[in-house]
Amino acid sequence: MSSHIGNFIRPTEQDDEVYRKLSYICKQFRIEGDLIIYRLIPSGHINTAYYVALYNGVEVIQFLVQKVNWYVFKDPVSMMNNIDLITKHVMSKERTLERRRRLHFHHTDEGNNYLIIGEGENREFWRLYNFVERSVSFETASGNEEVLRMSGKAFGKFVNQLQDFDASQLVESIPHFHDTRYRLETFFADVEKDPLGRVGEVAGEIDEIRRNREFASQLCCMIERGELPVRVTHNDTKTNNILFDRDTLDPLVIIDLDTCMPGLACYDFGDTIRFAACTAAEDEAGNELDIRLFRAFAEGYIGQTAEFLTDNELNSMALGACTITLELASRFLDDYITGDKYFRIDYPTQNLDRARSQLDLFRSMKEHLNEMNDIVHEIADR
Ligand code: GN1
Ligand code: MG
Repeated sequence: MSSHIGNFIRPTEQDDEVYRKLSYICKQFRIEGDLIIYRLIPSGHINTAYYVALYNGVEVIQFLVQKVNWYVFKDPVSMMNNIDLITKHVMSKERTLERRRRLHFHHTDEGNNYLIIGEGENREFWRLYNFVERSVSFETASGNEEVLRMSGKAFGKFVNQLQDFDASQLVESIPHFHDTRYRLETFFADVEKDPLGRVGEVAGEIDEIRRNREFASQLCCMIERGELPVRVTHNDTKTNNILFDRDTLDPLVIIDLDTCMPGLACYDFGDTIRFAACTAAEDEAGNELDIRLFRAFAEGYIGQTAEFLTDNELNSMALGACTITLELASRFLDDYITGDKYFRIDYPTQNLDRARSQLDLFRSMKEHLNEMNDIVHEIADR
């Protein structure tokens, strides 16, 4: 079945549905050439991403094609508009970054940076952007201090670059996204409903979340009292959302701007700590804080932000790490209790494993709360 195109072999998958769909999508985004390779990228729990390579008669060109999860993002058109505005703003401050190492969303004939295919129940929302050459990203706790330091630098710089961005232009892509108190209310309401009878088997985990409900609501109270400034933040600061230069580890671009909206700096700070300054994967038991990696990230992040963060914000960083970890534990457990509709799972109890891993990590973070605070202040005072 394979036919030669120049030096490349057309994959035999050419007749399968995914191949045909991706070919069609590339054409709609006005990409010239034949699709020669595609690969599902097993990253993220929400959207579905493919790497594609096309041969245009002269060279091989590479892109990422993504299906946005419409169940999670109710208004993806507004979300794409957010992304467009934020990308333009950030890139206007990155004058030295080469064009081919920036992120570009391609447009259709209608001038949209997205494509809707199918109708009714079957409609799908797609987007396509360039594959940044010679870049790498880090999927999980890498154990590498330099990766953490560079990640801190990248996310610190990002919140700095957005300081003068007019947040009123943004539509909240997911309302109450990091409103921990609201997340916990939703969680306990679902525990009450117990739609699948799973609550009995996770009584211990639920109890632990209940005991920490007040603790995890502190940041919400501080916002209400006007003690913490709301900034434009990324809100999903896992290290796999940064593309680094493969050779130098310099951060190039921040991707996955889907949840970029008004928020707290400490949730951004905390979410990288949760994901990468720890000893295990997000769904692995026995997860603990790695204080050495915490320090490396804090050096990168605080180094970029100490000048403009308020004292309350500096005081909230370590609490942010604890809070977002408990928030994620409740979100994963909520999804397990209500039938795994939100986060993609590879096996039936994965959301439960994720919740348990996050609870293990939360406990370890709480034990190190003072130590984390001291490190933040030590760095800020330099
Ligand atoms: C989801 O799909 P991904 O991995 O980029 C989630 C984040 C969670 C994260 C946990 C829109 O992000 O909030 O922190 O999983 N994104 C959304 O790994 O809910
Ligand atoms: Mg993401």
